[in-house]
Amino acid sequence: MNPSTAFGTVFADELVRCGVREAVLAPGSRSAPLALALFDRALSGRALSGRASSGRASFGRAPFGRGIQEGSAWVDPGGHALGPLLRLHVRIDERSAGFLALGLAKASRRPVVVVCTSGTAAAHLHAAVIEADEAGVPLIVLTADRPPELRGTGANQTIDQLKLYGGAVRWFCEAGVPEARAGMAGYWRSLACKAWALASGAGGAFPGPVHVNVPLREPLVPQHGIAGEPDDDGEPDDAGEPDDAGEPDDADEPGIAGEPIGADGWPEPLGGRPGGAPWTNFGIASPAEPPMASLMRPAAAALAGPAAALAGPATGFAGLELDWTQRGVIVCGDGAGPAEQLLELAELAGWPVLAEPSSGARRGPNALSAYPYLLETPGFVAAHRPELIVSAGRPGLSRSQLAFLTAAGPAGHQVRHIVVAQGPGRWADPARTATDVVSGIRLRELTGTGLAGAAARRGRPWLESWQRADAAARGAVDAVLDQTGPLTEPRLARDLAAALPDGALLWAASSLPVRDLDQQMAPRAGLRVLASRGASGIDGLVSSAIGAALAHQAGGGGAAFALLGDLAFLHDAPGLMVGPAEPRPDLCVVVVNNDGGGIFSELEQAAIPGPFERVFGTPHGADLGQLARAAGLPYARLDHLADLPALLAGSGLRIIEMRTDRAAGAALRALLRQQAAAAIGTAPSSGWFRVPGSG
Ligand SMILES: Cc1ncc(C[n+]2csc(CCOP(=O)(O)OP(=O)(O)O)c2C)c(N)n1
Ligand SMILES: [Mg+2]
Repeated sequence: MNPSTAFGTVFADELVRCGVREAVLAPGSRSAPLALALFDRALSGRALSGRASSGRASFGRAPFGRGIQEGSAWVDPGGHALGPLLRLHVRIDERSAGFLALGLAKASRRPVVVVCTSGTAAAHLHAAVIEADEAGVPLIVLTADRPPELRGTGANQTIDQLKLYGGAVRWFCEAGVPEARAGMAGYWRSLACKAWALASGAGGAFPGPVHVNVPLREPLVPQHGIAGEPDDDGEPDDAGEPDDAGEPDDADEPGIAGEPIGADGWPEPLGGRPGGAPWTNFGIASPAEPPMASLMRPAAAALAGPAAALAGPATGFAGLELDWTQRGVIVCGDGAGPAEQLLELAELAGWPVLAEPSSGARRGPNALSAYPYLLETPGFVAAHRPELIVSAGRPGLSRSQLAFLTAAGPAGHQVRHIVVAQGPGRWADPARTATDVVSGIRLRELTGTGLAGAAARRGRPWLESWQRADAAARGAVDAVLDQTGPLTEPRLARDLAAALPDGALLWAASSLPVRDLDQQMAPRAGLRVLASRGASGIDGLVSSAIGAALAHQAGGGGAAFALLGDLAFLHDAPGLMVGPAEPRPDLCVVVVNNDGGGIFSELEQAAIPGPFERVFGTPHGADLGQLARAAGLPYARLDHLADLPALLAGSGLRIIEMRTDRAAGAALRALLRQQAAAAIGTAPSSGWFRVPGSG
């Protein structure tokens, strides 16, 4: 075995031991050792049938072609455990590969490996790395590189890959060039464990991307590489023959179960720890678990001692006791985490929940359906000044929401603004009005009756006033949506979110899709909404949705859907090109095609008519049906709302297009705002909470 192959085999084995279950790669020659090792370690579509039909000989004791699936693990024909499953995904375009990994990691909350070759390939992963950094998504990025002696020489496909992603990664490491000498196995295995741990957020860090740059010297394929040949110019030297007998070529090569190897003059055993254990354990109970898990239970028992005693281990920040009798509002931004405790707290305290679609908290009795309209109505906002705001996740979807948080500042109304940290060292405070950053909250209990009893006695005028206004806005908006003839974007968002079955996943694209959902989606349980709100790009969204759908379904989740604008769809057109051997999700991609960027018609730019259409509107006239056909995907047009259930009921990866008009959409949204404001203005108010002098 050559050193590059040994490295790839051991590193892939160790990553799986750590817990990696999904790996994405884009093709290249320099990355061959990693690609071949992941392939051998993976469950490919063909291996699912338990048959070896590869065109390449297996070079280790990998499950491919030899094992059968039993539960979540592979066993050999003798019933011996071979190791846990790994799923491999191959994409042509590294940008799509990166975002596929991002979607997989986001939905599974586990680190996902993404591998590419040297050169510009590595640069194409940068956008996904940035989104992963901002959103706290665990990625292990492995970029193959030329060895040091070839760098800076004008050698083919050689660029400076050191710290390529700058500050966007939790950890960068330049691995040493693999060598056949003692100590390497421990080095490689410990390196893989460190990458896993730092991506997962072990040791009190925020989960995110890590980058290991891997210089590899030829030979790059088992036994047959020829040093000195230019690579990336074709097939590896030896594509190999199928191993029909299903036997390993060399029984002494490293095994999944960790058998020592000693042939080929390799100086030490390459196997891992016994029993499939990782080289280094970090005690990560639940990798990348969102920090809201650390939120305290609200007043389960009478409190004693200082609030600092409530500090949760996950973020390092202290916990906080709050007075539930104050007028509070809970604002949930993207990725607020498992929100049960926050929602329970809201119910006990009688606080409204203003939850973005991808917060995970838009459900339960206190979540509002039309809150963006309330926050856009100055009279309502003036009459509903909270005494405290609790924000969680990463708010920032709408200007009115940001204005609401900004008004909490010292120059405003002296509102206490408590930010629940997203993780260690991470909290979102875009308005810079946070008065406290905490790991969790609980409510100060009144003596005797308990919180629930006290809350029931007190009544809920504050909450009810928000709810009345919300119902009024919802009613007015629904009336307009129901009366408008053709299918519109806001109506599609409302009806889609309501129509999806329990257990479904909905990927919401940046731009108007996620904002339409924010304005129109009725709170509901049973629907998982995900979005890329870290950097809010319109890039990589087809692939991210595919990755999220694959992970959602691998985890037992139900059908998956994506709501995308046309520019977002076109931006990641390569994401549609899923090869025949690749895992495919059940995912219905609904594209709202308004022939350009509809969001710009909502912004100030729309008032500059000359250049507007070309430089902001960006019409393209693309035929999305042809594009779907080019990718070999089923495609249908949605022209009538009545057809929606039938179209959504399909299976597999498929495209639905709904054509709309940007100008008409802008006019409709203006009408909705106007009608909502009028309805909110007439909503009966208790006056209980009125700020003196606010009218
Ligand atoms: C990678 C990236 N490039 C540019 C932008 C700026 N941007 C925000 S929304 C938008 C238009 C999106 O158009 P589309 O996906 O069709 O959605 P629509 O606005 O029509 O709802 C653009 C270009 C961005 N967010 N991300
Ligand atoms: Mg558009």
